[in-house]
Amino acid sequence: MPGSALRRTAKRLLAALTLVATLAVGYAQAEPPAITPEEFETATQIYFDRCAGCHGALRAGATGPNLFPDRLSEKGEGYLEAIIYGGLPGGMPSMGAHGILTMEQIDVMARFLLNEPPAPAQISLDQILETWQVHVAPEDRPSEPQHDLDWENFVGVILRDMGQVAIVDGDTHELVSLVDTGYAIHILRSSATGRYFTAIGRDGKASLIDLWSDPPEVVAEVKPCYDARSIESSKFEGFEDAYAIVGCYWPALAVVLDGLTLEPLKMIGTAGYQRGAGDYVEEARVAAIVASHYYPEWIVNIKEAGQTWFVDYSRLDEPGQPMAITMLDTDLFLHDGGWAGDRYFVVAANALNKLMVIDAQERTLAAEVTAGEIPHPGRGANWVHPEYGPVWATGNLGSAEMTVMGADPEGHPEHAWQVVARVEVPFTGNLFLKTHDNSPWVFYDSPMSPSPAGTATVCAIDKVALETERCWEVPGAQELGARVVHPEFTRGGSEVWLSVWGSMNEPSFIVVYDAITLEEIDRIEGDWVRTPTGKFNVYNTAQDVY
Ligand code: DHE
Repeated sequence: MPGSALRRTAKRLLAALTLVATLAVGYAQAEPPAITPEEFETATQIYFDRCAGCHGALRAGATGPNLFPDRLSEKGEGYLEAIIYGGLPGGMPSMGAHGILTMEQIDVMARFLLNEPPAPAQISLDQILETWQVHVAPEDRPSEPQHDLDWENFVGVILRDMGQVAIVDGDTHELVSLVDTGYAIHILRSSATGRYFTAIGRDGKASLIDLWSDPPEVVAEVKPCYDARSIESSKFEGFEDAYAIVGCYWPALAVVLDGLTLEPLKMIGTAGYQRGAGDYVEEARVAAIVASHYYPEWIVNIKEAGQTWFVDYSRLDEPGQPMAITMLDTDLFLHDGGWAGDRYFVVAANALNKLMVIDAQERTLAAEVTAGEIPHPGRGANWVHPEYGPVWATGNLGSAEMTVMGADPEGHPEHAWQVVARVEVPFTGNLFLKTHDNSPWVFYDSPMSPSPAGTATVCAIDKVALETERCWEVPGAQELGARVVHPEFTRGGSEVWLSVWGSMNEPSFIVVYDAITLEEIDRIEGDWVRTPTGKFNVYNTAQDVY
């Protein structure tokens, strides 16, 4: 069926479903609807892959509301089907309209949600060890790059639903290597030296990719969790590339790994703590992790605990020595964040529309700042404004605004941690923004916009005027039913790349813009370009350039 006919059919279906939903609201479902064991198993997997991120593995809610059957039964099956199909403006994706789930899967999911949730399994160190594989031992790895390419300008491209990472040459735009990683692969981080990419899949599988091999390849892997979103390596002087840490969504764990082999070294349970007076929190998911520049420690954000932990890795190889964890109360629900300058780490407490500013030197909460609705910084954007000095910005999922705050308490105390601008953009649904010292613009996406035009649009925001300069639809994105997502600069900042995130059934592309003139200069295409999402330039990721 051609794209336009498909969209018409989808619109009719949505209208019909919304009608059913309207009629169905208020009709309390007395008994949970029937679901076969096979359907239950399928739905459990879909839930883990597509829903648990926002609603929690236990369905207790976080970024999204709780999905307990007693609450949902008041709404009924038809209503649930309509919401899953069409999404909601606050950030719930349109799973049906965007072709993520079939109508049959939506039907199963609606029934699944009206039944009691399954109890997810725990994991033991032995189980983790069974998954650990070293493909190339550190002593067998090359002592210098085995190719002549500028590996610090490689860009690791996440091919989400392919469970692959593409290593693309930032100079030539050619594919250098395609490596298999975890399922529903989520992010990459560069090791301190940049030689390795660490990758984490939603299935909890961590992969270590050696960029000096010819071609770059996975040299070690391990699966410390069933569900994960974050990974980081050790970056403090003397510990470069020595350790890595995986932040699990389920079970409630952070797992410390050897940085060169991914051997699991330490399981750190995150359940059982809560900010303030505290309570036992069973589902305590690890959200963003960054490596501190001040101490040999990671800054680990525990979503449902509303706490930020400083996890010391300096004594891991000294048996009998303490492993210090300092717990700082921040707020709910911690999600993503990045450095503002090199001293302050800013993380979104997105349920409260707030940004938590963490002083990595003092290990304190320096400030709380009210952003727009559901701030979603990715890692945010840093630049120096002529009036406000160093500033840091976030996008927002729920409101059409880029929030800019002063970020220099020493040099510009009057603006520090104050919102200095709320830049209007045409669409809600932002996920990521990015800038570079050599570009006058902040590039801003809106892939979760309820408007199809919004999902295909990118904006360039003037860093001095603090105004949106220009927004445009990426030609061809809407025809593919794709969303434009995650700007990333090449090393040196002359180009910015955006993923055109289509379905896994057909290739899409990565669009490349001149980071000054905003002209499209290339499209990275090929059969391998399927479901591209995040992109990570080696130099920029290792050096925290954003
Ligand atoms: Fe992400 C970062 C969690 C959905 C692509 N995402 C993060 C981080 C967290 C997170 C905790 C910060 C990691 C860090 O810095 O250590 N993401 C979640 C979810 O819970 C959520 C909302 C739902 C889910 O079920 O996973 C979710 N994320 C998505 C997507 O739908 C995206 C667009 C594509 C995909 O993978 O499905 C997506 N998330 C990303 C990317 C980053 C990220 C590309 C890193 C951005 C960066 O520049 O650092």
